[in-house]
Amino acid sequence: MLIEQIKLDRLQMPLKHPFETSFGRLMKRDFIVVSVQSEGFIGFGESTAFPLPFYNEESTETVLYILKELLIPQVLKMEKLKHPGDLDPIFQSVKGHRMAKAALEGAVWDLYCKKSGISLAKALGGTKGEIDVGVSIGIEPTIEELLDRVGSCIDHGYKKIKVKIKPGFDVKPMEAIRDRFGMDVPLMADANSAYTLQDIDHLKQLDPLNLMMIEQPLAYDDIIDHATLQGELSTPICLDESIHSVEDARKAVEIGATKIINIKVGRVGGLTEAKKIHDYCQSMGIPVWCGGMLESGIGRAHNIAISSLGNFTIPGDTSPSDRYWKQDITDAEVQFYKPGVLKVPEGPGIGYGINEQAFNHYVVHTESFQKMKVIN
Ligand code: OSB
Ligand code: MG
Repeated sequence: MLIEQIKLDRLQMPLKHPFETSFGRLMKRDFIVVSVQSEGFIGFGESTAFPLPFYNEESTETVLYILKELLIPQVLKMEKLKHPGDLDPIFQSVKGHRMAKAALEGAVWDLYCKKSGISLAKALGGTKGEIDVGVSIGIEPTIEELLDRVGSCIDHGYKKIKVKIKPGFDVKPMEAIRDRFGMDVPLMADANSAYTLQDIDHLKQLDPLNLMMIEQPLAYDDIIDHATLQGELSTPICLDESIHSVEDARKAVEIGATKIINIKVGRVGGLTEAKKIHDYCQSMGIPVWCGGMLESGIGRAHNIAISSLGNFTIPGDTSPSDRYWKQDITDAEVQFYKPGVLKVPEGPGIGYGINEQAFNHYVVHTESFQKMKVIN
């Protein structure tokens, strides 16, 4: 396939409900959609970076910069691109900036699948026709409000309840959830790197609560201290921020820093790397699940496709669109087909089209890049 045009749209979508984590409060999503065009087909990818580098080092602006200055010019120069894996040499030349790479790679995967007439899930080696999903609940102003949210999510049938914690809002709210809803609710906590090894005794108070796991308790760039912490905790540790590649996954698993891995396609640089991490974890008996970054329908569709692989045995964070958006930008919104269950689309590519009207409503900036035509 010869990529003729690449378009970058910056969108701003207000969240229905502010989302608070240990690193800050988000009121809207400000992100980039990459569209790649070839012979009448268009593939779509979404950047998961936030406007400011509070989750990891990337931001909406760094994604734009890396795409415009480095990745897009090189892709438009390529003579042939048979498979998304052919992007690898270009990606290897740029260190880091995995969310920028993932947004472009995702669009190329969608295009490749649409041209081949196969679903993205099939192309990645997915085997499941439906996936179980959970929900991620942000930090609420009071424990009572948190309990209301947890109750409503249990009623909606979510298969896993994840709650954000931070110092000062951790043991008490988790205990309150257990007291109110019992020990059988599949419950976990996500700290987004808010603690240090000095907090070992404090975090040990979570052990009696029988949580499925605690996600990223320590620094966003740490692996080693997590192994020390896991030696002291009975609650399994799940790494999110610390894992950028299959090599990181290998190191973390080998030293006992993680028993479960949260795979986010953006954080690891795309679907190809996400699949490698999945395959490695499968071979090591480490279960994985698909994390979320408050994506629009485009990113959600990519998440559903990767979640169809066999070792995604724990429900992921891909909730239906209407939990986040008044109106999503895909033509069909992501919806439960049974409580807590999404169907994996069988149509070509990501299996969701674009709702142009909604899309255009949220766009704040657009830029297009064309293949240079050589005229003699
Ligand atoms: O750590 O998983 C995280 C949202 C923003 C930043 C980081 C995280 C999250 C979530 C939300 O947990 C998951 C979702 O998209 O619903
Ligand atoms: Mg997380």
